[in-house]
Amino acid sequence: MQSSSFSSASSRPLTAYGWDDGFAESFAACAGPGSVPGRVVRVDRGRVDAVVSDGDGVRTVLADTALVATRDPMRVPCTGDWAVIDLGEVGAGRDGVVRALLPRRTAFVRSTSSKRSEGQVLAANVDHAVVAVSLAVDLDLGRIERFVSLAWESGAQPLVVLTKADLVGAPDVLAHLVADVATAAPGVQVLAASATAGDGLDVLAAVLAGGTSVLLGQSGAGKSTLANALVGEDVQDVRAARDRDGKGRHTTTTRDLLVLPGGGVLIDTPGLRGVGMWDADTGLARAFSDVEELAAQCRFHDCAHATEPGCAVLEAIESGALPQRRLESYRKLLRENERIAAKTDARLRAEIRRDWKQKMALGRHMVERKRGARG
Ligand SMILES: Nc1nc2c(ncn2[C@@H]2O[C@H](COP(=O)(O)OP(=O)(O)OP(=O)(O)O)[C@@H](O)[C@H]2O)c(=O)[nH]1
Ligand SMILES: [Mg+2]
Ligand SMILES: [Zn+2]
Repeated sequence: MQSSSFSSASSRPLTAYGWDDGFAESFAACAGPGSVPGRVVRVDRGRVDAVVSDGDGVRTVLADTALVATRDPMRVPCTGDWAVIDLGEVGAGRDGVVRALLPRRTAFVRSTSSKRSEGQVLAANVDHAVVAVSLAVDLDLGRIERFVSLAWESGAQPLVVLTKADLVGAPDVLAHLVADVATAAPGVQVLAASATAGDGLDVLAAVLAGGTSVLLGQSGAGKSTLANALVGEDVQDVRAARDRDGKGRHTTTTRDLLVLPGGGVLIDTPGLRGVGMWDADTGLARAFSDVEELAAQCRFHDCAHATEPGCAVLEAIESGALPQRRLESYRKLLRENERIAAKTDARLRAEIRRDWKQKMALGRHMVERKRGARG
């Protein structure tokens, strides 16, 4: 097979990092002479580590991000981004500069805090969003639904991995837990794995072999341990959780992109205390597709599933086909999503107003200057 003109031989080593004709095409459209494509593998304040092609292999360069600096948190470079890097711009403590980011195919976004209502991109150009959930503590299905909704919204395929399966003694108990989680994530593969015992890793590695994956979940969920097991080397720091999961300090503090021996790349992220909904209408509808399908069968198309006759949702709850918990969880997440959207709209409106005022002020200034020049 003849390779496309875009996948030039020089960037072929980047294929292991997810480079393909599509990215090559967008790179060709916006790159200037002297620029090379690079994938962001780690982000620091004001600079990124990126892998670029280097002969037959790759090398990691440190690139300054001042040129693409923006106040918009959604456009800040993040791990997984493909960047246009100018290696001609060598400077103190840097190998080059980032000139632009290629358009993202997918992006996992959460709202950082309910107060500021800002979106934060946790990973870009991700194919699989792996939600890591520890079996060492009680399952919180609502939290899984929250992560899965955001995962669907990202454009990536969600996957739930129940970690530390070795701590669950009986196989039937484990099967039960997997089934429980599966009902909270229709259409999503749910796997049990143990990084310490090596269980479930082959299946997981096979799923992750195609494309880019990101590990998401609470601190102590076992993400880095899983990453190390998949990479086959202790590349990520792991700290013994003295006080079990969820508490204590975060071990991983940066989002790192790692190459898997069986193919694919994996982004390990620091544990998240909370993930707020962010513009997740589509994701929520996917995550609760079972409820949506039932709602479509209600007698009234604007059924609130409260007291209406002929309500398919209430019937399903009555018969036990749909857990009451799940309907409540859906309502809660929908409300939160709307609240954030309203806040964001308010913030955007304020920003537009400010920009407009600035432009008006500038306009006045220009008019006055012209007048001055004439008079
Ligand atoms: N029993 C058991 N313990 C595990 C397993 N995987 C991880 N752990 C333990 O769980 C604790 C936390 O693991 P980490 O991999 O650091 O968790 P993390 O999700 O990366 O945490 P952050 O980096 O803080 O987000 C460590 O003490 C691990 O040894 C497992 O499969 N079985
Ligand atoms: Mg970690
Ligand atoms: Zn109804």
